[in-house]
Amino acid sequence: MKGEYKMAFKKDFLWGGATAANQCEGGSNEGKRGLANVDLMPLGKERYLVGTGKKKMYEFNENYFYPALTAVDFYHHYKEDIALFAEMGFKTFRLSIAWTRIFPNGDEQTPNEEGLKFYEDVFKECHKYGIEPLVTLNHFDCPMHLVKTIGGWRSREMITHFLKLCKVLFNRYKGLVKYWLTFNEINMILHFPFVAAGIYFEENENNTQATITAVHHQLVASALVTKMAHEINQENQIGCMVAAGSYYPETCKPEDYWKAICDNREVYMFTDVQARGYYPNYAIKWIEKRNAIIPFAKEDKEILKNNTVDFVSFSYYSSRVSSSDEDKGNQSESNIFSSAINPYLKTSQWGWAIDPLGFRSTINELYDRYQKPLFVVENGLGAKDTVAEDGSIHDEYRIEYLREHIRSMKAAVEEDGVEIMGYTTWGCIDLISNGTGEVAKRYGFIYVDRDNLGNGSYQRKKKDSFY
Ligand code: BGP
Repeated sequence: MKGEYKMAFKKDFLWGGATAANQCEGGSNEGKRGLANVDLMPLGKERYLVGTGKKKMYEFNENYFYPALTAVDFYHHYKEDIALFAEMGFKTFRLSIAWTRIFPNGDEQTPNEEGLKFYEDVFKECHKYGIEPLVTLNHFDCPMHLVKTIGGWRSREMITHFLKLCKVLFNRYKGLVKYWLTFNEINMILHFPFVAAGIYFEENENNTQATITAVHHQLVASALVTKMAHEINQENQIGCMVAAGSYYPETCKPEDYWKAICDNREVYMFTDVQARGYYPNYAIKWIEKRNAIIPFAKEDKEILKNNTVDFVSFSYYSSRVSSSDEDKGNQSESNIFSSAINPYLKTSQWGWAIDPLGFRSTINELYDRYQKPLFVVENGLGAKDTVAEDGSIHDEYRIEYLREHIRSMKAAVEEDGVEIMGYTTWGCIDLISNGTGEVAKRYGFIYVDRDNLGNGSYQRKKKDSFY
């Protein structure tokens, strides 16, 4: 099988795995780290309500368990984990920087040296093995202090705080990091606004206005960060990142097809701005129709136009299905996006449709649309794993999922001529699920011995997929 892949992918193709600080690091009280929105996402049924901005849970509540606080303790295990990644032959490792390790409150003037040193050590450890770090500047985290004082990304002031963070990072890690992503799954803000932008909704407010305000601020921030990265180091390559997965019409009924076009646009309107440099007309109309406006400052259009990204990155877990019948359209869910049921596909234990060919379609749609190099930065299967008596973990379902998706990506490269820079599987080591807060929804090649409530030895074990 190895030979099969060698032919299609260039020598410098960046194979690897992906994580995010709040789902992986733990060590939340160490290194003078401050609290972030995602730290206060509880396990259990409240998680969804908080995430969708419908419930405000600002302070610690003893009745809740917060999984991100310990996560899988990468903070103390990073050397061991990176050595395992190297053993698997990783060429890249995607991780995010916890904003509150660098600026615990977000609005200080001086960065926290302990936080900066931690990531420096991590990057150096990667380079020891020839692993190129791929860094997400913002993966679902916003300092709680900024949530409380200025309302998260609703406030334009966030741009200043974020730029200050990025400037410190670009300068400090020059020579250690050259691949950066601005905002993880930027379109997630429509579905999980508290997680993606630190915003929650006041009673009776126009939710779309609050969301679009936050979206616009992130889009302007993303463009300004792109500019800054290029100015500080010409070697820097910056990507946008979107939660992708093509929508199919449920039937060939014209209304279903039209619904699929509209649903796809709710994904692409973000990357259209980041990769093309302007809001497309359909997006402007979409916003107007919801009685909202884009809060443009005088200079914003120029900023967006002049600072488009170098590459387009995305997550892909499954395709989705659009139906003009609203009830049918909400019958299933994948990565928080609602979908109609696809009778042609099997699903994961969490009901996410498994669709390798849909991966090829999504890759092609993105490439046709932007004609920029793509980077697949998340793909994988969340499943319950069982540890056998002898300690082995037979996860052939994961191997099959990844094999079929990689074959599809290979076809996109070889047969469709798509330019792809790399591929990182999501949760190369087990970590906390964003949607559920569980660790039992495992994605890794490496098993971590802890349960949903944080009990366990945190010992690492190799699953069959590791090999
Ligand atoms: C994406 C996120 C990741 C990750 C992944 C899997 O939305 O970027 O952070 O969590 O989805 O989703 P889940 O953890 O809900 O299974």
